This record gives sequence, structure tokens and C-alpha cells, in this order.
Amino acid sequence: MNNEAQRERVFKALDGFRIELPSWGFANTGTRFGKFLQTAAATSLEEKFADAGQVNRLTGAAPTVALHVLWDLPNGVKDAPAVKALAEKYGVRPGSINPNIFQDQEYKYGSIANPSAEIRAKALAHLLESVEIATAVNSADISIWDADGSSYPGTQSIRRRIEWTEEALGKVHAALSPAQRMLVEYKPFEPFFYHTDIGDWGMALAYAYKAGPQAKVLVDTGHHYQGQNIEQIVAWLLHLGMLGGFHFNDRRYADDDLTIASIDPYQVFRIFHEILSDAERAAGVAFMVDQSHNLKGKMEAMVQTVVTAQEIWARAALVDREALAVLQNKCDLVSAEELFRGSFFWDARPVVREWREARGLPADPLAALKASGYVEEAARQRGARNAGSGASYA
Ligand code: PSV
Ligand code: MN
Repeated sequence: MNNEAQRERVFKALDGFRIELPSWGFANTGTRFGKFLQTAAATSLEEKFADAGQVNRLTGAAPTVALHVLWDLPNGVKDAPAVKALAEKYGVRPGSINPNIFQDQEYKYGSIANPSAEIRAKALAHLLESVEIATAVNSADISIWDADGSSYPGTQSIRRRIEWTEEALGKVHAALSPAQRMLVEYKPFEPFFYHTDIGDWGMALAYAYKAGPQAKVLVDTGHHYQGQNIEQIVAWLLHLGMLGGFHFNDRRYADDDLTIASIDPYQVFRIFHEILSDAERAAGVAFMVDQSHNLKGKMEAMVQTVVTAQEIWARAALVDREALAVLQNKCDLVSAEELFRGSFFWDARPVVREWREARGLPADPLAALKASGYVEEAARQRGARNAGSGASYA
């Protein structure tokens, strides 16, 4: 492929690339061992929208922000008008709505699969209100992370909990409007460590099938066992028309919430290749980031995330899939692998930079963030509100 053809292909791919940022990635969050407070972190929903808007302005690829209901809309659907006003003001739309059925004290032994009917009803009411919120702010997706499970063998009926979970998800599905989707996220561990009610993609898929046609599976890249072949899961879900979206992040050990591609960029490339290989069925798949940076500056890390995702997307777009298919059919292993890896090793940065310039975006978004003084100004305005032991970023 000559340079002109490369440029054309990458420009087209980048024009269609969008990734959603999580509101919680802009605020001070921590690990379960502690928080290192950043003076520039967002302290309100307005500041989260302002930060997301700034990342979108710099990268041109992050026009929506995922909202977490309890953290962002503490008064539930009553907060929807304020959310819409902020979206208007900062030029980023509300994206997926994330109910929170893991934080309240009642959920110690579970939410929608808690043995107490009263607690199950409370969790279901929250999920249904999340659908109402999505309707009120024009969001298409309700992303459900059901954290339920148990930590010791024999302490809960796994089978009973399957039924309770199915029942609740069915009711949420029934409340969706025709344009909405329910995305079912899975995770094999944490906060429970013996079993989780939606432990892997097979369970999420079964729940989604059972719930109805608007239910799809959400793949969080940090929610797998070591060594699991995530791109194969992606290929299967695409094949079945059941891939709803991603929560992107990277990990070395568990659900580490590290910056996308910081540990294993080849894995992101392989996932993107599967998506680009099945463009038709991948059309509605939502790309979302689920990262909270405890050490890196939050704005810098989010810009770095979007830029990295764009660069790897460009590299995956370059794979000559027709030529690859010929080599695969001939079982010409080394040539096929070299073609595939050739695109992975290709330095996309100069062409991505050209694309940015052609689209009126800063050629180097990280440098532009630095030059803008945005983070210093945020620190000045928010510092007092973020004050606490160990503030580590100025
Ligand atoms: C859980 O680990 C998770 O991946 C879910 O998506 C939550 O909504 C998110 O992280 C934030 O806690
Ligand atoms: Mn997630």
C-alpha cells in the first residue's frame, strides 16, 4: 500500500472513531488501600463535564461522557435537567448510564440477587430509575455492572441467584424504550471472591439472551482471567450479534484500571482488528473507557488514552484484510503473521498527526493541553475543595 492509500484509509478510520469517557475518571478516586488526592481533579459534575469537554476539544474523538448514577445524579431522575444543561454548556453529551447497585450498605450480601426480597426490590427500583434517567437525558445505553456474588463456598445458592438475576434483568429489559439497550457487564472476581453472579461472557450472554433482543454484552477488558483470549470473545460476540460495547483499560494482574495499551498494546490491536473485520455487526458497538488514574494527572491520562486508542485504531485499520485472508487460506503462517504484525509495528503517529491538522485539531493534544494551562487553572480553582492529606498534584 502506498502512502496516499495509507493516509486515505487512516483518515476514514479516524473520522469514524469515537470513544466515551467516564465521569469517574476525572474525580479523585482511589484503590481500596487509599487515595492520592490531586488538586486539579473534578469536584462536581459540572467540572467533570468541563474536563470531558476539554479532552474532546483536544482529540475530536470523545463527544460523550458516561455517567454513574449515584455519583453524578444523587437525586436520580430529578437531576436529569441539570445534566442536560451541563451537556449543552460544555459540548459533550451524556453517554451510557451506569446504575450503582454495589455501594449501599444493604448490598453487603448482594443487590438483585440478595436473599432479601426487600433488598432485591430496592436494587430493581434503582435499575428502573436508571432507565428513566437514560430516557430523560437521551442516552441509548444502560450499562449494568451487577457486582453480586459470594465469598465462601456453600454460603449462597448459586442456582437461586441465577433465577433472581434473570428476573431482575428481564424487568429492566421490559422497561427499555425501543431505541435503548441494556448492556450486561461481567467480572469473575471482586468485590466477591468465590463466585460472582455474572462471572464471564458466557453468563452475560445467557442473561442477555434471556432478557430480550435489546440486551447485549459489555466487555470490560480488565474483567478476565489471566491469559484469556479477549479478541476471541469479541469475535464470538460479534458473530452472534451480541457485542454491545467495551470498557477499555489495561491490566497486569487483576482489574488494575491502567491506561489503555500501557501494558499490552498488541492486545488492543488484536481486539480492534476483530472489530474492523466485521464492520457491519460492529456498527453499534459502544467504545467506552473505564479507567481511574490514581497516580497520573487525570486530564493528561485521559488525553493520552484517547490519543493512544486513535493510534492503535489507525494501525488496525491498515491491516490488509483481503491479502490476509488469502494467506490464511493458504496456511502461509509466517507471511500471515508478518502482514498482521507489520501493521502493528507501523508508526501511525505521523499520519494521525496529519489527520488532526486536516480536521482543525491540535497536532499534539498532550502538548496542547500543557500549553493551555487548563490543569494549572483547574488546580487553582479546585485546590481548596480537593484539599486533604497527601495532595500530590499541582
Ligand atoms: C467494576 O469494576 C467496573 O468495571 C464497573 O464498570 C463499574 O461501573 C466501574 O468499574 C466503576 O466502578
Ligand atoms: Mn467496567
